[in-house]
This record gives sequence, C-alpha cells and structure tokens, in this order.
Amino acid sequence: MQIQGYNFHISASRLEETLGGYLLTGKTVQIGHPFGRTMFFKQGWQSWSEAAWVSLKENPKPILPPERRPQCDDPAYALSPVHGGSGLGGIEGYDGRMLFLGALRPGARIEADRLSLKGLADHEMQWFLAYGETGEVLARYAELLATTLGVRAQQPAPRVWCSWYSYYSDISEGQMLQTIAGLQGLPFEVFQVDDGWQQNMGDWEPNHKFPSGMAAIALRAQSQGLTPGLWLAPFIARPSSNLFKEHPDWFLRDEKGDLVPAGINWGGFYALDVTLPAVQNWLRSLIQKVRGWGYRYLKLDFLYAAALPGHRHAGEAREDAYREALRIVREAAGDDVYILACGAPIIASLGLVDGLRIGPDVAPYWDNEDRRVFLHDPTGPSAYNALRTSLHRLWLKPLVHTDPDVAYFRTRYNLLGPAQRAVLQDLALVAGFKATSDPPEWLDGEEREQLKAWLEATPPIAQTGPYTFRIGEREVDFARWLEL
Ligand code: 9PG
Repeated sequence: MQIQGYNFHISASRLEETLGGYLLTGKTVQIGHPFGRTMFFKQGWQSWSEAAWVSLKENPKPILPPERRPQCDDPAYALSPVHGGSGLGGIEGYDGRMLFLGALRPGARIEADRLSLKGLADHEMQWFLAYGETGEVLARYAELLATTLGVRAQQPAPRVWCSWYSYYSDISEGQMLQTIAGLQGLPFEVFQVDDGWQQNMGDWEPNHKFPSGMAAIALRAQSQGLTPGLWLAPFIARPSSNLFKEHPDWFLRDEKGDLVPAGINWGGFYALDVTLPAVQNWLRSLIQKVRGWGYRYLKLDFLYAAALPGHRHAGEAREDAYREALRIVREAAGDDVYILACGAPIIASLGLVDGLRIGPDVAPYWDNEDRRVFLHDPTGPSAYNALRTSLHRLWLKPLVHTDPDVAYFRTRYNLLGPAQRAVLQDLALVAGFKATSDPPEWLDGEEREQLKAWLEATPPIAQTGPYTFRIGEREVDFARWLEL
C-alpha cells in the first residue's frame, strides 16, 4: 500500500482511513517498510523507562544487574533481541518523517527492525498508523487516546515543593514544619512530604520521626495556604512489613507460586495482586485514611508493580488489572484529590491521574556514566537521563500534566553548574510542571529570588522544532544537552 509516496506492506485484520492516518484492528499488526536500519522512536513502559530515538544499527543491550530490571522497564522484554517499546513507536523515514504505530488502549508492545514495525497486544486492539511529521502524528495519536482513555479537566499544574531531592528519606516532623514556615513568601501551591514518613513500605503509618502524626503536617501546610501532599507506594511492600507478614497470599506470584520480585531497593520488595477483592478493600481504606489526614495531593509511586507479569486472581490482562486498581484508588481519593503517578505505566495511567512523571529521577549531578554506559541503564537518577527521556514524552501534554521532576536553584550540595540548573528550569517550563526540593534555608538571597521569579513566571511557550522552544523572548535549544 502506498502512503505518502512510500510502499508499505500492511498486515491487519481491518484497515480504515482516519484523519491523519489509518485505524488498524488486530491482536497483532505488522507494517513492512523500506527504511532499513534507521532510527527507532522508543517509548519505554513506565515513567523511569527510556524514551528516546535509538538506532536499529545496534542491538539492544539488557540492563544490568538483572535484579534491577523490573523497576527499569517492562521486564517481560528485558532480554528481547529486538528494539521495542510500550504502546507506541515509530521509525524514521528517508525524508526525516516518521512511520508511526500506536495502540489506542493499554496492553500493547511495539517492535521495530530493519524490515518491519510490529504491534503486539495481549488482546484484540485498535491501532493508529500514520506517516508524517513526528510532531503532527504524535498530536493526532494523543487526540485519539483522549477519546479512548479520557482526559481529566486540565487547569495548570500546581507548583510543588517536594522533600525528596534535598533530604531524601532523612525527614522529620520538625524539619517539615520548619520548611513549611520557610516557604512563606514563595508562591508554592503544594507542600509534598516524600518517602521517609512511613513505618515501612506496606505499613503506611507515620514512624517515630513524625510523633504528632501526619494530620499535624497537613494542617500546618493548609493553614499556610498550601495543599498538603504525601508520597505513597500503594502497590508494593517489603517482606519485613506487617502487611506482608500478615498477608503473604496478597502478593503477586508466578505460575510456580513463587513471589514476583518487583525491584531491588530497600533490600527487595513485592507487588500486590490488585485483582484480589481483599487487596482492593485494603487499597480503598488506605487512600481514604490519607485523605482523612488532610492530604489532597498524592504522589503515588512504584505503580508499575501492579502491572508486572504474574498470575493474578482475576486472570486479567496485566495492564487492565493495573488500570482497574488505579480506578479504585481514584474513586477512594475523590475527584478533588490531585494524583501524581510515578514509576507508572504511561498509557495505562491516562485519564485517571492528573499528573504523570515522564522521566527518571533528576539528581544534583549531570550524569552517572557507570550506570548509563557500563550497565546499559538509562533509568538511573541524573539530570541528563531525566532531561533526555522527559523531552521525548512531551507529546503527552494534551493528555495529562507532564512532570519532568524537580529543578534546582541551590548551589549547596549541588554539582550542577549554572547552565545545567537552567536547562532543568527550562525543561519544567516547557513541560508545564514546576517543582523543586530546595529547602528555603539552603538558598542564598539571589537563589531565592531566582526561584520566586521562576515560580511566578508564565511566559508564552512555543515549540519551534523537535528540541527547540521559544520561552517568552528566549530561544531555547535542548538538543545540544543530549549530546554527551
Ligand atoms: C522515593 C523516590 C522519590 C522519587 C521517585 C522514586 O531504581 N530505584 O532504586 C529507584 C529508587 C527511587 C526512585 C526511583 C528508582 O525514586 O521517582 O521521586 O519519590 O522514589 O523513594
């Protein structure tokens, strides 16, 4: 079949024309192409997974060590010899435009090689096929996804202070109250407590460092006009948690009955089988509990765990099981609670969450070459990894608030230079999500003024090329930062 002057060989059970391309139907579809070993537009599975243009000339290299794979990308394909991505993907044609294939529902894998672009789904699927300018085909795909998965009402994203990228898990009640007080005069809208408040992963009660309980923090934030925010990882637990000890049967296992590892930090952790009615009830009461404490912004993390391969009570397709669990969480939280999904399968989260982390963690350093190059892992914390993946996920902007992670204004405990700090600040502006973890007392007068001006600024943003933007009067080119 001829599309835009090129000959493609299309296998699908149905094909019809739509605005800007074609709708294909079939559990698997395949498009034979003439472009050879060109560039592949890869979209990794969840927030932290790689999104970038990668070359089909080199074989994919499995991430090391193997135990880290479940938390980096879809582990079902960790050893795949073929380049692939989740939900959507494309390859570059001879004229620089893109042959694009995207699934209209969760549960799809895309694979690309020198001869074909393939869509593989875990059930009957509808696909959007197009050949055109990258920006245009992605915009049309986003429009179609909006009709199948929905879009939550979009006001601008809130401006967030988050405790992670300064104190990490070393937080306490006194310190959080001090930070809230220090934020006076800075136009933040959310004060978000990150990892470190809970007794254990799975035991979502305050630990000894929060003796007055979590409601006390929420109340103080609220009295200062800030929406209280809290970090939770509701779909995972450590084996040392009471949750795990009391309900080992609630956790995801493989066909043999062995627990499915969900990741390696904190000495390893496991995923809940979110299709179990008892687990769903537990989830409802957890979310209602933190809502009862006063929290109206929830950063829900490590969400991919609920969609890992495994044997589930309800036997549903894993991304459908995930989406159903997220729907339960949304219902329990209420419509007025802002949900930021993190470590979250991208496509399967759309329409249910307000914000979505679109890249790996930033860090107060540019690159971690050991992990990125020698362990083939582009998902580790670094400014470079966060920038690169986030830039390739901005097509999601019409569908959800896209969170590229925090920007830095501090020089204290920071190896990023002024231009590197500026590029993360600009990334936040083009993504439309402003957050920082800089404690006000770590900032000197000038840094505080810069932070304030950035929070207040609402410059017009226009994309002028794949990596170029006009921010107010400035031309910003991110491309040079992607070359290392
Ligand atoms: C809290 C953090 C922050 C952060 C999240 C998430 O692969 N890992 O070991 C890994 C650890 C932490 C992590 C991501 C990956 O960060 O993105 O913003 O909330 O959890 O623990």
